[in-house]
Amino acid sequence: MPAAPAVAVSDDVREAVAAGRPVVALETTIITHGLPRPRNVTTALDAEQLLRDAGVVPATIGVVGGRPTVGLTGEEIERLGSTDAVHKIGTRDLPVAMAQGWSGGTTVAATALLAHRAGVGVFATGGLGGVHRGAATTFDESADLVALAGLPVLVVSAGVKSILDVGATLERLETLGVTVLGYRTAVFPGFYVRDSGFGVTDRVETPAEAAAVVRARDALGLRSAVLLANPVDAAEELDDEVHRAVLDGALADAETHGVRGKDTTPHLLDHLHRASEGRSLEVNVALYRANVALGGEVARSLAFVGELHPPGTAT
Ligand code: PSU
Ligand code: MN
Repeated sequence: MPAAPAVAVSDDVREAVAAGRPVVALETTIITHGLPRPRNVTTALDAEQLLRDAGVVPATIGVVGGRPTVGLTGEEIERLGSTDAVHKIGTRDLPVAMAQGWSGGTTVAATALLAHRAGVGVFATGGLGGVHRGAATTFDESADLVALAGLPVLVVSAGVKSILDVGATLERLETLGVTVLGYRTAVFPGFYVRDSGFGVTDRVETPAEAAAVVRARDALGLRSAVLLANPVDAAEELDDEVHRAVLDGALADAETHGVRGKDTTPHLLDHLHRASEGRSLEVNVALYRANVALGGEVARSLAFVGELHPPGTAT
């Protein structure tokens, strides 16, 4: 008898992947450590519904009782999002989580790995991790970057969080061979704001154009990710003044409290949400929804390869 597979894949996801139907992977650290309760669970379930309404199968990914799972049930999502007894599970934590029976949310890095293992090539998140400010001395650089260097997925993200050193992150993405595409923009987005202050040299205007880049990558046998950088809607972005004020406050607070390692990003996000009186939270939810929707469109575009009439073309 073959050993039980290390990764559980739901029937929905397995069948869709096998049939070449569109699937989008969703991470769960945003549920367990990124958004406050109960908004975390409603946002996660909304994201799934949004995909289903668009004819796309959602594959929310996390770890339940030591089992990495691709295609969590609604109940599992609610459970992960309703308790403090959950871990933030990065790539290096996965073996420990399995051996010790943890439940928890998977980061972009761990989620991309599990998605790829299950044959899911499109993945949506809020904001990718990156190089933290002060990394020259702390060496704090998200494992998301290295993961994307070696996993041929497409990740939709609102750039990287402005809590990070965006310039250094872009340099690392270049070094690591990650293809970065601005979605209808030549400006790299800064998560809460449309403009991070840095440019992006390559851009696409449609989901079909993004899909074409993915296909070209695969034709070449390149094993790195494509990052589709989708700026938050202009009507939703955080006010510049508010952004600057709360960001400085958050960074200073983390410094004062000596926050380190995997606690850093959740600590900063939580501080921002409080200091902005929930405004940054609304932006986070809005940009996440938009990224999920765009991921769905790219997945549909990729799934329609070889069909006579790809979505968006006249019949
Ligand atoms: N996007 C959000 N909220 C989040 C994250 C992304 O809108 O909380 C999470 C992702 O799971 C990402 C993680 O992988 O933040 C980065 O953590 P770190 O900097 O410790 O690698
Ligand atoms: Mn870190």
